[in-house]
Formats: sequence, structure tokens, C-alpha cells
Amino acid sequence: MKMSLAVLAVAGLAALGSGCVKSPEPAKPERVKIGFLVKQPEEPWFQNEWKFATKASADLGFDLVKIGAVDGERVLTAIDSLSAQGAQGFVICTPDVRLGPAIVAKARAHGLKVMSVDDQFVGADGKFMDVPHMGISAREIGHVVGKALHEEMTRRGFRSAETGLCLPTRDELDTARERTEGVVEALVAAGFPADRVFKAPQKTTDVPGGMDAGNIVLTQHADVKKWLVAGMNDEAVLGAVRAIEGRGVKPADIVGIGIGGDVARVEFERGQPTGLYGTVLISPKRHGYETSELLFRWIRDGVAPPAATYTSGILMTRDTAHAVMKEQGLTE
Ligand code: FCA
Repeated sequence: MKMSLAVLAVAGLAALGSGCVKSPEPAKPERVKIGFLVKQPEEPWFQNEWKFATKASADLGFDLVKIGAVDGERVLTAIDSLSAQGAQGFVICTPDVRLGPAIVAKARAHGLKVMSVDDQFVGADGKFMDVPHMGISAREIGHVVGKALHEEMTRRGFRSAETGLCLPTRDELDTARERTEGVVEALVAAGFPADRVFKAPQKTTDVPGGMDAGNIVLTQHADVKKWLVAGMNDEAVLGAVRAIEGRGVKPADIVGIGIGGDVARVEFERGQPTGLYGTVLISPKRHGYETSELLFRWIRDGVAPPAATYTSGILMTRDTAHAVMKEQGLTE
């Protein structure tokens, strides 16, 4: 039952006036229910975030509603539906960071707490919004990729003049732009010529999106003999690597290094090495479990999450993947 504002105000004044009126018993805390919305539910990274969020809900005792929200309309309907189901908040990787103001407005209207994960909301002024966030330390991870690409090309004896960096980009998404800028910064700092960096924008952030961008680069630079490949995630790199392999370039002449781990792990299990040489392993456990836990504690205990948390990554290659994952507790 909802009391009108006027009734509440009168009751409040009466309580103040009497000085000793007992405040009503606090409502019995309901069981916490939170939503976890992701932009690309089919991507292994997001599947794993959900998996670890589910683990948190079981460990800590709250209800979790997983929602694939692939466009703005679905995000906004999902928030209404979460509120109708009695949820008190949600974690979200939004399909478009510029939806931030609309998401926050709707969450506020329903009294829901919101935390962003992976992709940080951007306000109308173009700045990151003041919403608790957990993302990866994108530029540093890009540096790890760039340095590793250079080390491997040197080890294989590629000459710069015959080599190109094939780089699918997604500059409208900050975390993606910082990753790919970081790659180029480290590669150029190590001595790779800036004019051998060949970029193409990705329309979608999945394997086909990486492949299309890769094909554009390949068409424009058909003379390149050996390829380094980087991108915002494993999918982007794998797509571009497949495009290069599809033109008959041997895996020995391709050094692709992704960011993620889940897609690369499957690729590393293939019998023969492919152009996907390595990846920077990032943590869906931290992004799924910790964000849910932070939101849960915010709702239950009133403890707000840190303003921003940026998680790190670890380089692994086909040869070291097993050991790295074991060390991270991700495999036997
Ligand atoms: C973004 C990407 C995902 C993943 C995540 C950490 O949301 O789209 O693939 O890399 O950041």
C-alpha cells in the first residue's frame, strides 16, 4: 500500500512534534534480488560472468535474474520488469555506453541501485558517469599485448618492412579504444614502425565483426607477408586471424594475441598451432562474482561499492595456457 506524500508529511511532523513517538518497526528486510544484464549473452565472456554471478548468489543467498539485453529498448524494458519482480538493483554491461543517462534515470525512477561492468556509462557531456564500475585496465592490458607481439615477431625473425599489424578497432567504446591504443603505443615504443599499423573499424564486436574488419585491411594491404594481429577481445583477433589464414598465410607467419581467454583456450586445444598465438587472460570471476557481491552488500548493508575498479590480466600463449590457468585456479 502506498501512502500519499501529504499523509507521510503529516505523520512525520506529528512524530517530530511529540518528540517521543516510537518510530514504526522497520520493515522486515526482503530477500535481495538483483538483475545481471549483458549486451551479448552468447559470448563466452558474458556466459562466464553469469556463471560466477550465479555462484555469488548461491554463496551469499540472494536471487539473481540473468537478462540478455542486446539493445536499448530491451535494456529499458528489462529494468521495468526487474522492478515489477521486486528486484532492488542490477549490474549491467550495456549494449551502448551512451544509454547511461537513460539507464540511470529509469533505475532511479524505480529506486533500483545500478553498477556497470566492462563498459562504462558515458554521460551527455561525454564524460564517464558517476556510477560504480568494474572494468579491465584496458590500456595496460593493451601494452602487454603490444610488447608480447613485438617479442614474438622478433623471436620469429619477422622484418618490419614485410610485416603489418592488422587491427580491428571499436573506437566508440572507450574500453576498446584504450585497449587498441595501448597495443599500438607499446608496439611502436618497442620499435615497430607506426606506418605499418593498419586499422579497420569493427561493426560488431564478435568473430564475424573481426573477420570483416580483417578482410578490409587485407584487401588494402595485399603485399604484406607476415601479420601481427590485435584487437579489443579474443573474438576480434580470432576473426581477423581467420581472415588472414583464409588468404593462405601460414600460422607461422601470423602472431595474433587476443584479450579475454575463453575463446583462445578453445583455439589452443586444437591439434595444430593456429594464427592465434596468445591472449591476455582476464577474470570473468571478478567481473561476475565481485560486482554481484558489491551490489548485494550495497542493497543489504548500505555499503556503496568503490567508484571504479580496474582489473588486470595475465599473458598466456598456447604453450603456457595450461600452467597459467592452473595457477589461476581455472583448471586441474
Ligand atoms: C567488453 C567486451 C567483452 C569483454 C569485456 C571485458 O565488454 O565487449 O568482449 O572484453 O569488455
